[in-house]
Amino acid sequence: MRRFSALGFDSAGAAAAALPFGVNFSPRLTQARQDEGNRGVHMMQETDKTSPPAREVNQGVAPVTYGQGDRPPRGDYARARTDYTCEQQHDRYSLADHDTYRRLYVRQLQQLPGLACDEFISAVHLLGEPQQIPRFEELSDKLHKATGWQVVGVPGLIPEEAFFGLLAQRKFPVTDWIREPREFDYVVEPDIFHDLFGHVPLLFNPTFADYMQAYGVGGLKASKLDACELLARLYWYTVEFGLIQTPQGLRAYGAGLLSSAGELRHSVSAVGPRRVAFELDRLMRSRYRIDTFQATYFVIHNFQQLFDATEPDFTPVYLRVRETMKLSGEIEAGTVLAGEQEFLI
Ligand code: HBI
Ligand code: FE
Repeated sequence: MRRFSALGFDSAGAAAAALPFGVNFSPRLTQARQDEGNRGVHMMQETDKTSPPAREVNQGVAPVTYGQGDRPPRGDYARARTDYTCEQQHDRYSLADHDTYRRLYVRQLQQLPGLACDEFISAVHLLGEPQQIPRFEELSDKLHKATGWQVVGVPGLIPEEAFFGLLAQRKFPVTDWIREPREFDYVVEPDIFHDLFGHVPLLFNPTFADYMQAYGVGGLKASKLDACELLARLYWYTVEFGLIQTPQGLRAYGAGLLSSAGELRHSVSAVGPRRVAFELDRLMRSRYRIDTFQATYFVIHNFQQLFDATEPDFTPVYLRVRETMKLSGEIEAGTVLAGEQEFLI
């Protein structure tokens, strides 16, 4: 059994009920203890690194489980190819599934003005009419023409190396199942709504699209350097929960915010969370929350800044950050350092 130590995903659906807020906001939750986000995903079996690349015939892969829970993984990993991708099987969605998607979409869409960044708002309609769960093939055609990205189906969370490998090929893994109606406000693992609505619109933006690929390439390197935990923080605080400064004020670009019923407004306009400038070393020292709204958000000025930060080889960055953490420790979520500027809302 191999342990993947770096993911932000958590486990234990049961813990959700114990949250003070009643419903959840974050697309992926939660563990009884707060701020243990880096504990991660376990593989039930070691990934077979010697196996040949994806074959035509689905033959199944080892499922991925989460955190400490005994809950079986939710998706059907038996359908997945060796690279963890699988067919979408669009005709298997029920009317209730399509209806859930539409209701989630409508609710999120109406929240976007003044909270989501313009790049997201101008691209979200490219997902197509919300009456039906989008077909991955159709969406891929559009996306490929725009930025060379595709969306590929996956049964759920996949191991880091498989995840990074897909991003490096400009393939975004999208979970193929949708939450149950009773999970409308809160779902433990990312589902198709989070993955599509949250992530795909910005993949139409060329600079952001390049950043995502660079992240995948960096992830493959980080796996070899045992640095996935540090790199996962970058994903968490940018791709999932990032804010951007615009002339009109702060806006969200992170998918975890954009697909969340409650955290979108909270991140942009609530008093309480700390909002500090994106700075790579500082970010990598920062722990994060998996079971409640974030206590810290990192603010960028533009997507080029993200790409530029990800471009250099991270080997010296990891060394430096580890050294700093040895001397000064990690930074707890919600902490602002002496002399650090906060963004005002
Ligand atoms: N798998 N399906 C899926 N979606 C993710 O967002 C995802 C994953 N596996 C690993 C993973 N994310 C993390 O490693 C990201 O850091 C960094
Ligand atoms: Fe996500």
